[in-house]
Amino acid sequence: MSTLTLYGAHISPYVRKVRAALAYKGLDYEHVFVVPVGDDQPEEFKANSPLGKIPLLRIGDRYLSDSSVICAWLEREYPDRPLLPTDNFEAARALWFEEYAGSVMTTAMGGHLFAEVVLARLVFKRDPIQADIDKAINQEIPAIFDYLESEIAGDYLLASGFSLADIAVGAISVAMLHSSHACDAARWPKTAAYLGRIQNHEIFASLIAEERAMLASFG
Ligand SMILES: N[C@@H](CCC(=O)N[C@@H](CS)C(=O)NCC(=O)O)C(=O)O
Repeated sequence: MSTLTLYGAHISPYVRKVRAALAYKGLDYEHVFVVPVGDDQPEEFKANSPLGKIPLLRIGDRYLSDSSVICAWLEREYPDRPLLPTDNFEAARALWFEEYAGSVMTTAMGGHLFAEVVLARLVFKRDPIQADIDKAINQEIPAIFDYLESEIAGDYLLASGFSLADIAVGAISVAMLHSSHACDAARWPKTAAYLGRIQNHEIFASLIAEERAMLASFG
């Protein structure tokens, strides 16, 4: 088995997704902390991340970029604890939720909420853009919760059980948690219970604890 090295910052939802998938599959890896903004990245990262984005995974002496690509590789390379259901349509639905989490949800919960509520002062050293926070809280996130409420099938997003869909949606939902924004259980009971269940899943619980300690150390 090749040695795995993950390059990226813990608070990136894309890095968190890969870390959760690695943990689910029980894989050991080295984690190299890389912030993709500025010029401080290790030369190895600059040379092997074509878009300069995190995450980047080194597999022995080869490299893969993009969280979805990395998860697809992990699934094929380590099929023992699968993250995709055997039914082709359900597997495609898991990929759809991965796409939804990485686009619409990341814009709202990552770009408009977490970046402004947490990162603006802590990292960017500027005032938050209130209009972005308001848009996320009043428009974007309610629309996401409406959608999830209509899709959750029992304990997880897919009726077949825990899958990549939950890893991807769970990963970005942590940005909301770090921003102290909760899902209103009176309005979205299934979604509130679902997000609580995923965030308390042992995989996410340990990542969340680690990230909270890291964010506190910034303050
Ligand atoms: N589609 C990519 C997106 C990765 C991405 O946008 N990562 C952000 C951090 S959360 C990044 O590296 N941004 C730096 C940049 O865009 O230059 C994935 O799934 O890995």
